[in-house]
Amino acid sequence: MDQALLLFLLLSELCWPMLLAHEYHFVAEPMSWSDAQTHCTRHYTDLASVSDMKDLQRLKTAANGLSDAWIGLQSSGKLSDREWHWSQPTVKYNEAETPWITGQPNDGNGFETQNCLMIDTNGLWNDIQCAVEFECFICYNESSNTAIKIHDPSNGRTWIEAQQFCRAKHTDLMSGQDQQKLLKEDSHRCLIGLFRDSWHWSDRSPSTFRNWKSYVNTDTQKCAALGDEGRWESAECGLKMSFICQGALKTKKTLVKINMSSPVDLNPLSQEILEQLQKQLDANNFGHVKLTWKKDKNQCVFKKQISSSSKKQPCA
Ligand SMILES: [Ca+2]
Repeated sequence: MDQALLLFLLLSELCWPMLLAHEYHFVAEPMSWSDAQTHCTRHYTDLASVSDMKDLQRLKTAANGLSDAWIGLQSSGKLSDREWHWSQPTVKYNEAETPWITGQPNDGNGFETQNCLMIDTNGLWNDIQCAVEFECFICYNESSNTAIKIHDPSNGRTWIEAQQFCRAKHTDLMSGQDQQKLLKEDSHRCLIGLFRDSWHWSDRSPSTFRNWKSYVNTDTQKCAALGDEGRWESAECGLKMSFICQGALKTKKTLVKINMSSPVDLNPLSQEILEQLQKQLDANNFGHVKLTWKKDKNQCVFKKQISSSSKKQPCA
Protein backbone atom coordinates (compact mmCIF):
# COMPACT_ATOMS: atom_id res chain seq x y z
CA MET A 1 0.00 0.00 0.00
CA ASP A 2 1.07 3.58 -0.51
CA GLN A 3 1.05 5.62 2.63
CA ALA A 4 1.15 9.37 2.86
CA LEU A 5 3.27 10.99 5.56
CA LEU A 6 2.89 14.46 6.84
CA LEU A 7 6.01 15.69 8.52
CA PHE A 8 6.75 18.90 10.38
CA LEU A 9 10.22 20.35 10.10
CA LEU A 10 11.19 22.95 12.64
CA LEU A 11 13.79 25.03 10.85
CA SER A 12 16.02 27.74 12.20
CA GLU A 13 15.46 31.15 10.65
CA LEU A 14 17.18 34.49 10.70
CA CYS A 15 15.98 36.98 13.24
CA TRP A 16 16.10 40.75 13.38
CA PRO A 17 19.70 41.66 14.25
CA MET A 18 18.92 44.42 16.78
CA LEU A 19 19.54 42.77 20.13
CA LEU A 20 20.12 44.44 23.47
CA ALA A 21 22.95 42.04 24.26
CA HIS A 22 24.60 39.64 21.91
CA GLU A 23 23.68 36.01 22.41
CA TYR A 24 26.66 33.97 21.26
CA HIS A 25 26.72 30.41 19.96
CA PHE A 26 29.91 28.39 19.52
CA VAL A 27 29.89 26.15 16.43
CA ALA A 28 32.60 23.48 16.56
CA GLU A 29 32.52 22.41 12.90
CA PRO A 30 35.59 23.91 11.14
CA MET A 31 34.78 26.21 8.21
CA SER A 32 36.43 29.04 6.29
CA TRP A 33 35.51 32.55 7.49
CA SER A 34 33.05 33.13 4.62
CA ASP A 35 31.39 29.70 5.01
CA ALA A 36 31.13 30.35 8.76
CA GLN A 37 29.43 33.69 8.05
CA THR A 38 26.97 32.00 5.67
CA HIS A 39 26.18 29.40 8.35
CA CYS A 40 25.64 32.11 10.99
CA THR A 41 23.37 34.25 8.79
CA ARG A 42 21.34 31.18 7.86
CA HIS A 43 20.80 29.90 11.39
CA TYR A 44 21.28 32.93 13.65
CA THR A 45 21.99 36.58 12.76
CA ASP A 46 25.65 36.80 11.78
CA LEU A 47 29.16 36.01 12.97
CA ALA A 48 29.82 37.43 16.43
CA SER A 49 30.53 41.13 16.83
CA VAL A 50 31.96 42.48 20.10
CA SER A 51 31.27 45.94 21.52
CA ASP A 52 33.05 45.99 24.88
CA MET A 53 34.65 43.95 27.67
CA LYS A 54 31.23 42.66 28.81
CA ASP A 55 30.59 41.24 25.34
CA LEU A 56 34.08 39.78 25.42
CA GLN A 57 33.32 37.92 28.65
CA ARG A 58 30.14 36.49 27.11
CA LEU A 59 32.13 35.49 24.03
CA LYS A 60 34.70 33.66 26.17
CA THR A 61 31.88 31.91 28.06
CA ALA A 62 30.29 30.77 24.78
CA ALA A 63 33.67 29.40 23.62
CA ASN A 64 33.98 27.57 26.97
CA GLY A 65 37.78 27.85 27.07
CA LEU A 66 38.28 26.86 23.44
CA SER A 67 40.19 29.19 21.11
CA ASP A 68 40.88 29.56 17.40
CA ALA A 69 37.30 30.43 16.51
CA TRP A 70 36.28 32.96 13.87
CA ILE A 71 34.52 36.16 14.91
CA GLY A 72 32.88 38.64 12.54
CA LEU A 73 35.81 41.03 12.08
CA GLN A 74 37.34 41.34 8.62
CA SER A 75 39.77 43.77 7.02
CA SER A 76 40.06 45.04 3.47
CA GLY A 77 43.78 45.44 4.11
CA LYS A 78 43.70 48.76 2.23
CA LEU A 79 45.50 51.71 3.81
CA SER A 80 42.89 54.03 2.25
CA ASP A 81 40.13 52.30 4.28
CA ARG A 82 41.74 53.06 7.65
CA GLU A 83 39.76 55.06 10.23
CA TRP A 84 40.89 56.45 13.60
CA HIS A 85 39.35 55.02 16.76
CA TRP A 86 39.89 55.37 20.50
CA SER A 87 40.85 52.28 22.49
CA GLN A 88 37.99 52.87 24.95
CA PRO A 89 35.01 51.97 22.74
CA THR A 90 32.57 54.40 24.39
CA VAL A 91 34.71 57.38 23.35
CA LYS A 92 34.06 58.48 19.78
CA TYR A 93 36.80 59.96 17.61
CA ASN A 94 36.12 63.58 16.68
CA GLU A 95 38.28 64.94 13.88
CA ALA A 96 37.56 68.48 15.07
CA GLU A 97 39.35 67.79 18.38
CA THR A 98 42.64 66.46 17.08
CA PRO A 99 45.77 68.43 18.00
CA TRP A 100 48.03 66.97 15.33
CA ILE A 101 51.50 68.41 14.88
CA THR A 102 51.54 70.20 11.56
CA GLY A 103 52.17 67.63 8.83
CA GLN A 104 50.95 64.70 10.94
CA PRO A 105 49.63 62.05 10.58
CA ASN A 106 52.12 61.22 7.88
CA ASP A 107 52.88 57.46 7.88
CA GLY A 108 56.56 58.38 8.30
CA ASN A 109 56.44 60.54 5.20
CA GLY A 110 54.95 57.57 3.38
CA PHE A 111 57.83 55.20 4.17
CA GLU A 112 56.05 53.09 6.81
CA THR A 113 52.61 52.32 8.24
CA GLN A 114 51.88 54.39 11.35
CA ASN A 115 48.58 53.28 12.91
CA CYS A 116 49.20 54.20 16.57
CA LEU A 117 49.71 57.45 18.40
CA MET A 118 52.08 59.14 20.86
CA ILE A 119 51.92 62.51 22.51
CA ASP A 120 54.78 64.55 21.11
CA THR A 121 55.90 68.04 22.07
CA ASN A 122 53.43 70.34 23.89
CA GLY A 123 50.74 67.64 24.08
CA LEU A 124 50.45 67.52 20.30
CA TRP A 125 50.00 64.26 18.39
CA ASN A 126 52.17 62.19 16.08
CA ASP A 127 51.28 58.88 14.39
CA ILE A 128 53.87 56.15 14.99
CA GLN A 129 54.40 52.47 14.17
CA CYS A 130 52.39 50.22 16.52
CA ALA A 131 55.25 47.70 16.87
CA VAL A 132 57.71 50.25 18.33
CA GLU A 133 58.28 49.83 22.10
CA PHE A 134 57.81 52.86 24.35
CA GLU A 135 58.88 53.46 27.95
CA CYS A 136 55.84 55.63 28.61
CA PHE A 137 52.08 55.36 28.10
CA ILE A 138 48.94 56.88 29.62
CA CYS A 139 46.13 54.82 31.18
CA TYR A 140 42.68 56.08 32.16
CA ASN A 141 40.97 54.95 35.36
CA GLU A 142 37.21 55.42 35.17
CA SER A 143 36.45 54.92 38.88
CA SER A 144 38.81 57.75 39.92
CA ASN A 145 38.44 59.69 36.64
CA THR A 146 42.20 60.12 36.39
CA ALA A 147 44.77 59.87 33.64
CA ILE A 148 47.75 57.85 34.89
CA LYS A 149 51.20 58.14 33.35
CA ILE A 150 53.15 54.86 33.40
CA HIS A 151 56.90 55.37 32.93
CA ASP A 152 58.84 52.08 32.91
CA PRO A 153 62.33 52.42 31.33
CA SER A 154 63.15 48.78 32.17
CA ASN A 155 60.22 47.36 30.23
CA GLY A 156 59.38 48.93 26.89
CA ARG A 157 55.89 48.16 25.59
CA THR A 158 54.23 48.22 22.19
CA TRP A 159 50.88 49.99 21.82
CA ILE A 160 48.97 46.68 22.17
CA GLU A 161 51.01 45.68 25.25
CA ALA A 162 50.28 49.10 26.78
CA GLN A 163 46.55 48.59 26.02
CA GLN A 164 46.63 45.17 27.74
CA PHE A 165 48.33 46.70 30.80
CA CYS A 166 45.82 49.54 31.10
CA ARG A 167 42.79 47.24 30.65
CA ALA A 168 44.13 44.86 33.31
CA LYS A 169 45.17 47.50 35.87
CA HIS A 170 42.82 50.40 35.16
CA THR A 171 40.08 50.91 32.53
CA ASP A 172 41.83 51.41 29.19
CA LEU A 173 44.48 53.42 27.40
CA MET A 174 43.72 57.13 27.69
CA SER A 175 41.02 57.96 25.12
CA GLY A 176 39.74 61.35 23.96
CA GLN A 177 40.52 64.97 24.62
CA ASP A 178 38.51 65.09 27.86
CA GLN A 179 40.81 62.44 29.34
CA GLN A 180 43.95 64.11 27.95
CA LYS A 181 42.96 67.29 29.83
CA LEU A 182 43.25 65.29 33.08
CA LEU A 183 47.03 64.92 32.55
CA LYS A 184 48.91 66.86 35.23
CA GLU A 185 52.48 66.31 33.99
CA ASP A 186 54.48 66.38 30.82
CA SER A 187 53.75 63.33 28.69
CA HIS A 188 56.20 63.83 25.89
CA ARG A 189 56.76 60.59 23.91
CA CYS A 190 54.02 58.65 25.74
CA LEU A 191 51.53 56.36 23.96
CA ILE A 192 47.80 57.14 24.22
CA GLY A 193 44.78 55.15 23.08
CA LEU A 194 44.32 56.32 19.49
CA PHE A 195 44.75 53.82 16.66
CA ARG A 196 43.57 53.40 13.10
CA ASP A 197 42.63 50.27 11.18
CA SER A 198 40.61 48.97 8.25
CA TRP A 199 38.70 46.27 10.18
CA HIS A 200 34.90 46.08 9.95
CA TRP A 201 32.24 43.83 11.48
CA SER A 202 30.30 41.52 9.17
CA ASP A 203 26.99 42.55 10.81
CA ARG A 204 27.85 46.24 10.10
CA SER A 205 28.16 46.93 13.83
CA PRO A 206 29.81 50.34 14.40
CA SER A 207 31.81 48.84 17.31
CA THR A 208 35.40 50.10 17.48
CA PHE A 209 36.32 47.64 20.26
CA ARG A 210 39.46 45.61 19.49
CA ASN A 211 41.30 43.15 21.73
CA TRP A 212 44.31 41.98 19.72
CA LYS A 213 46.92 39.66 21.17
CA SER A 214 49.80 41.17 19.19
CA TYR A 215 50.73 42.87 15.93
CA VAL A 216 48.09 42.35 13.24
CA ASN A 217 49.20 41.43 9.72
CA THR A 218 46.51 42.55 7.27
CA ASP A 219 48.64 41.93 4.17
CA THR A 220 47.68 38.24 4.11
CA GLN A 221 45.62 37.73 7.28
CA LYS A 222 42.36 39.61 6.77
CA CYS A 223 40.03 37.74 9.15
CA ALA A 224 39.92 37.72 12.96
CA ALA A 225 39.64 34.82 15.39
CA LEU A 226 39.28 34.44 19.13
CA GLY A 227 42.62 33.26 20.51
CA ASP A 228 43.93 32.52 24.00
CA GLU A 229 42.53 34.38 27.02
CA GLY A 230 39.95 36.21 24.92
CA ARG A 231 42.57 37.96 22.81
CA TRP A 232 42.19 38.11 19.05
CA GLU A 233 44.49 37.01 16.28
CA SER A 234 44.42 37.65 12.53
CA ALA A 235 44.45 34.67 10.18
CA GLU A 236 44.06 33.81 6.50
CA CYS A 237 40.33 33.79 5.78
CA GLY A 238 40.46 30.42 3.96
CA LEU A 239 41.66 28.56 7.04
CA LYS A 240 39.05 26.22 8.46
CA MET A 241 38.29 26.67 12.14
CA SER A 242 35.40 26.72 14.59
CA PHE A 243 33.42 29.94 14.86
CA ILE A 244 31.04 31.94 17.02
CA CYS A 245 27.65 33.14 15.77
CA GLN A 246 25.37 35.70 17.41
CA GLY A 247 21.62 36.14 17.65
CA ALA A 248 18.77 34.02 18.91
CA LEU A 249 17.91 30.85 17.08
CA LYS A 250 14.52 31.35 15.46
CA THR A 251 12.21 28.57 14.34
CA LYS A 252 9.57 28.14 11.70
CA LYS A 253 7.33 25.20 10.86
CA THR A 254 7.47 23.60 7.45
CA LEU A 255 5.04 20.88 6.38
CA VAL A 256 6.53 18.16 4.18
CA LYS A 257 4.34 15.47 2.58
CA ILE A 258 6.02 12.16 1.73
CA ASN A 259 4.61 9.14 -0.10
CA MET A 260 5.98 5.72 0.84
CA SER A 261 5.22 2.25 -0.47
CA SER A 262 4.98 -0.53 2.08
CA PRO A 263 3.35 -3.98 2.21
CA VAL A 264 2.52 -3.46 5.91
CA ASP A 265 0.89 -0.77 7.99
CA LEU A 266 3.62 1.70 8.99
CA ASN A 267 1.71 3.38 11.82
CA PRO A 268 3.15 1.13 14.57
CA LEU A 269 6.62 2.00 13.25
CA SER A 270 6.06 5.76 12.97
CA GLN A 271 8.24 6.73 15.96
CA GLU A 272 11.10 4.50 14.83
CA ILE A 273 10.93 5.94 11.29
CA LEU A 274 10.96 9.46 12.69
CA GLU A 275 14.07 8.74 14.78
CA GLN A 276 15.86 7.27 11.75
CA LEU A 277 15.01 10.34 9.64
CA GLN A 278 16.23 12.64 12.44
CA LYS A 279 19.50 10.69 12.66
CA GLN A 280 20.03 11.06 8.91
CA LEU A 281 19.51 14.83 9.09
CA ASP A 282 21.83 15.21 12.07
CA ALA A 283 24.54 13.07 10.43
CA ASN A 284 24.44 15.27 7.33
CA ASN A 285 24.73 18.54 9.30
CA PHE A 286 21.32 19.68 8.19
CA GLY A 287 21.37 22.33 10.90
CA HIS A 288 18.92 22.84 13.74
CA VAL A 289 15.99 20.75 12.50
CA LYS A 290 13.55 18.89 14.71
CA LEU A 291 11.12 16.46 13.12
CA THR A 292 7.62 15.66 14.37
CA TRP A 293 4.72 13.82 12.74
CA LYS A 294 1.42 15.47 12.00
CA LYS A 295 -1.25 13.18 13.45
CA ASP A 296 -4.99 13.18 12.94
CA LYS A 297 -7.60 13.02 15.71
CA ASN A 298 -7.08 9.24 15.92
CA GLN A 299 -3.32 9.71 16.40
CA CYS A 300 -2.86 8.28 12.91
CA VAL A 301 0.26 9.27 10.93
CA PHE A 302 -0.02 7.14 7.78
CA LYS A 303 -3.06 6.94 5.56
CA LYS A 304 -3.56 4.31 2.90
CA GLN A 305 -3.70 5.60 -0.63
CA ILE A 306 -4.81 3.62 -3.68
CA SER A 307 -2.10 3.90 -6.35
CA SER A 308 -4.47 4.43 -9.27
CA SER A 309 -6.19 7.41 -7.67
CA SER A 310 -5.42 10.08 -5.17
CA LYS A 311 -8.30 9.01 -2.96
CA LYS A 312 -7.19 8.39 0.62
CA GLN A 313 -8.55 5.67 2.87
CA PRO A 314 -8.83 5.93 6.64
CA CYS A 315 -5.91 4.48 8.49
CA ALA A 316 -6.24 1.02 9.96
CA1 LIG B 1 54.17 60.35 12.08
